[in-house]
Amino acid sequence: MRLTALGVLLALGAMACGGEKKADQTQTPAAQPAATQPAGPVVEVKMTGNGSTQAAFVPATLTIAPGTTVRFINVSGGPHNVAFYGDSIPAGAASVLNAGMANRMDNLSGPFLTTPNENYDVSFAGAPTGTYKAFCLPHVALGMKIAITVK
Ligand SMILES: [Cu+2]
Repeated sequence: MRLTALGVLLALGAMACGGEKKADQTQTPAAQPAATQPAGPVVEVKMTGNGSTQAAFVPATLTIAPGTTVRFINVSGGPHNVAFYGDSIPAGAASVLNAGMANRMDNLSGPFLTTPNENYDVSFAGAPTGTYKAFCLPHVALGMKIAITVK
């Protein structure tokens, strides 16, 4: 008796799960990290590309004020990410930059953005002045690179 009841519950559960999955795909925008509004200025960089357009950061070079947050937006052609070259950032910048990058995959390397309009903030709060060079891991071979100057 008990086993039978359990079997029914499991069957119902399986059906319910099947239904929920479909609902998730249609209505849930990818899990967004809790949005905390940066304290300083925010500058947006688009991540673009698809079959006919070359993968790129737009703009590919920019100058920001100290304390700026750079918001990378996955516009098209993802997945994209932003990964800084450890040898092409100012001396002493790595630890500050790592602290300003949530959910890193690796040293100086942000997570893959897979959903359109998903974005990722890199905080340059406390980062030394100078030029920070970075690339997109999936598209580095296609020349998807960026240079950010803190000045
Ligand atoms: Cu990319």
